[in-house]
Amino acid sequence: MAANSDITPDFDAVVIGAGFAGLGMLRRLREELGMSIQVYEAGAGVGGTWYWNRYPGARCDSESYVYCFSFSKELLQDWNWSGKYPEQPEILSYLNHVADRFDLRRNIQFNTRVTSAKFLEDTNHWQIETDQGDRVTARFLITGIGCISAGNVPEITGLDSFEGDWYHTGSWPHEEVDFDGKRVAVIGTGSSGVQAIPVIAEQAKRLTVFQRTPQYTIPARHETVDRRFIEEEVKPNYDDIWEKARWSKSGFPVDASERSALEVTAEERLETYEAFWAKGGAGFTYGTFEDIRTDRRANDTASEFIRSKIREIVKDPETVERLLPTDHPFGSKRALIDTNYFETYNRENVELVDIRHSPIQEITPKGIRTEDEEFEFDIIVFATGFDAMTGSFFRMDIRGRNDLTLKEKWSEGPKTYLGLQVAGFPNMFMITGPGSPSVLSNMPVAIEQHIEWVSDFIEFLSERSIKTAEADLDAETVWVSHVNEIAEPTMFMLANSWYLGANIPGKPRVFMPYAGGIGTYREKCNEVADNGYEGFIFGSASRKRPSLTASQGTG
Ligand code: N01
Repeated sequence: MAANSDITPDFDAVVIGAGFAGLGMLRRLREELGMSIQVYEAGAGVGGTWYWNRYPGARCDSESYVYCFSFSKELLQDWNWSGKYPEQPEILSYLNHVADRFDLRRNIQFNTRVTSAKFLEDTNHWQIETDQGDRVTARFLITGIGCISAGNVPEITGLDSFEGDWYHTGSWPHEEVDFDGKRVAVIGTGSSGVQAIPVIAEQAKRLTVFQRTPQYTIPARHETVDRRFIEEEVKPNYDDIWEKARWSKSGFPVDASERSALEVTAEERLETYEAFWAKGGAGFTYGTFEDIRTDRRANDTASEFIRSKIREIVKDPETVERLLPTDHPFGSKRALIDTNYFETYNRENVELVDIRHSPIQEITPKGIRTEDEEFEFDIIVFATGFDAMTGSFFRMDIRGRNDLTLKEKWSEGPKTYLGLQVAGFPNMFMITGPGSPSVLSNMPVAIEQHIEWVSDFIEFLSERSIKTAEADLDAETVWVSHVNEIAEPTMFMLANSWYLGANIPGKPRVFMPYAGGIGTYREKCNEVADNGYEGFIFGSASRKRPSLTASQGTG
């Protein structure tokens, strides 16, 4: 069908979501390209992840001075974080401040969930519908829906019959949940569970943790922010700090270790692990030894070191046995940092139940029944994670050319070009989509890279009056295999993680994020742009073939 390009859409772009990605995209497109934008946000306020994840102990694992936008030098100088790691309420205040300071709210419609988005081939526009009855058209569709936002409450028989209260960490109530004097269950020991468990334990009468997989976690050493460090070393040097973070592997302004764990003496190795354990935080993963991420023997030394710490901290030998992670290597699941996680199991009011050996059979009106035992609870907390990376897309009916749904297109796992675009879905861009390095890096750094790149691409298209841009199928295929090849030799392939979709029954087992590092990814995206946006098809323009290969830099 010939495109009728004379019809003007309602908006230049519709952006879905008002978290870091949506807010940043809105500001950039409106302020720097002068575009008309409509943002739809399901929540009643801005914040995205940080609007919904209000569970006790929720805070970010990135240090606060780099967990923010870098686009405004004034904002960087004005904003003061109070903690070394930013707490959820403070991140939410920050994002509200950004929304107010840059007058973003006037383009955001809250309490509105996008239900469908369809590419109209006769006009080359997207038609977007919402649960509030909106139906609008836009030239570009940009998703800022997060990659870890579709909550996973496992289907356990009897949940409807439970007479107490139950919550999922990812959609926590806005009112305070009172654990005082209550018998509480927490199911799940991922990032959310590990943060919530120590805090709930301090309030509840009794806390029972249902663990399927034991975890490696490193102490965060959370504290109030070091003001001298911020005023003397961070604020005057922000340009250099961001530059370093942008080209790093992980989005942090730190030097990754280049040493091998196998080429130092046992004493040196232990000294290094002890030093990073004492320092705390994500540095243990990147700062100790380079090959713990790729070499199983090197990794064993780190894994065993953490197990030795668990044995040292936890007093009850049976609980120690249950807590020791032995079925997957350190770093194969999302690396965790914690505050008093293992110490919590020394409390009198805390019990650990191993549901791998005694699985949950059902939820009863009074509590939880496992194969071996029956428990009574007032509150059940599901810290059971998310249908990550694809789940939030599948909650909407997204249709590209020939009425193909994204769900059909991704039925064997997500397929994207650069994690930013999908063949057959013209003018649709994803911020932090599958195939991008976002979930393996400091999020705001990845998000800003996506925002800048997409915005530059849109400017390129507009300057040339190009109506549509879509990923070439060949380019997409090459990128998907590149993503797989990069992940193949890493520890990531050795655990049942949400990176692989393994936490959702029936989900295709495909490694979804790009593990080559944010700096390498940035380089690739820049190369694509410098080569006239190689790998994209422009309207009826001739195809440009991709030239990416797996051997081109692995970060
Ligand atoms: O979810 P998870 P999360 N029966 O999937 C268990 C980000 N995040 O919300 O390991 C029983 O990691 C599951 O067991 P197993 C971060 O990227 C960041 O904690 O699958 N148990 C696991 O223990 C993170 O990775 C921050 O065997 C079941 C847990 O539930 C991502 O969000 C804070 C089960 C789920 O762990 C997700 O973290 C919070 C079942 N049917 C989140 N299904 C910070 O920056 C699942 N489990 C600090």
